[in-house]
Amino acid sequence: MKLFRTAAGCVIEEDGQHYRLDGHTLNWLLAREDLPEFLPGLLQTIVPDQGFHAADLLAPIEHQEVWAAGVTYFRSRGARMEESKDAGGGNFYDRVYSAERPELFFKSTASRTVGNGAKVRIRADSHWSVPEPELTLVVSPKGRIIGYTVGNDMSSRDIEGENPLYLPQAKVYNGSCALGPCILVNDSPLPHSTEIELEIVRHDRVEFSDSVSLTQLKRDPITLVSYLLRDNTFPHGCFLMTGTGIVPPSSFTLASGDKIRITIEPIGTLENEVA
Ligand code: DO4
Ligand code: MG
Repeated sequence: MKLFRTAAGCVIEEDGQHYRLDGHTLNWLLAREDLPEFLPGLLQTIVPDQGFHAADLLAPIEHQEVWAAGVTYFRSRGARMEESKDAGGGNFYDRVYSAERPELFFKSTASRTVGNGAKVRIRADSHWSVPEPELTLVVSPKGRIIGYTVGNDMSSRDIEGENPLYLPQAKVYNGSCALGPCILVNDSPLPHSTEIELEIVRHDRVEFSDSVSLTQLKRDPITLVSYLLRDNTFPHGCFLMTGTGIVPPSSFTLASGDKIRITIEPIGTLENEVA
């Protein structure tokens, strides 16, 4: 089942019907270890509501932090090595790709995160920006994967490439993260055949498109979560982006007005325009 956050509260979509969860905040829901088992029982007690409008969607995040894994696909390893070779950073990316400990970094808070239909941003001091379409895990306080959403880890590749120590500036800024359109509440792993699709539309024509399947993801989501929770507590749960396997060619940079569409079925499509 799909969990949406709207201005009027949380809404569940099940079999084409929508159910308003009056009185249950997203913080309260995502702190439940048993969310995948709890929601079906709750729906038995609620009547469907006809007042759901996709235009009312908000990012499915409240007090949760967003973290991200990096260099989890071979394609990402190669792109980072190339962009940072002048800075001598290439070796780091190669080493982290094959190391036992994954790269995990702090990505965003709710205030910097936008939902479906809202605008993502590129930094004013960057001249090379890309979207990173990433399967995003929804993690309970005790580290159970209770759902999935679609994520966009907007990145300034020139800043990241100049020096790996600039990573936080390349990754964390206003409008640098998009999540949505919903949380697919489900504790079963998504099939390896699951596709992540990216389409960037400029002036009504497709400027770039590509896809990658989860077979290319080098790290197991459960292992990524176990590293994130080492000596770290998340009382409201958290989000963990699993890295990008799609990198546009080096000649490509996002521009204002571009529309970024990221689709991961069975979650849905996250669409954002660049401000
Ligand atoms: O190491 C830099 C960032 C990597 C990243 O965001 C990714 O691989 O998706
Ligand atoms: Mg990324």
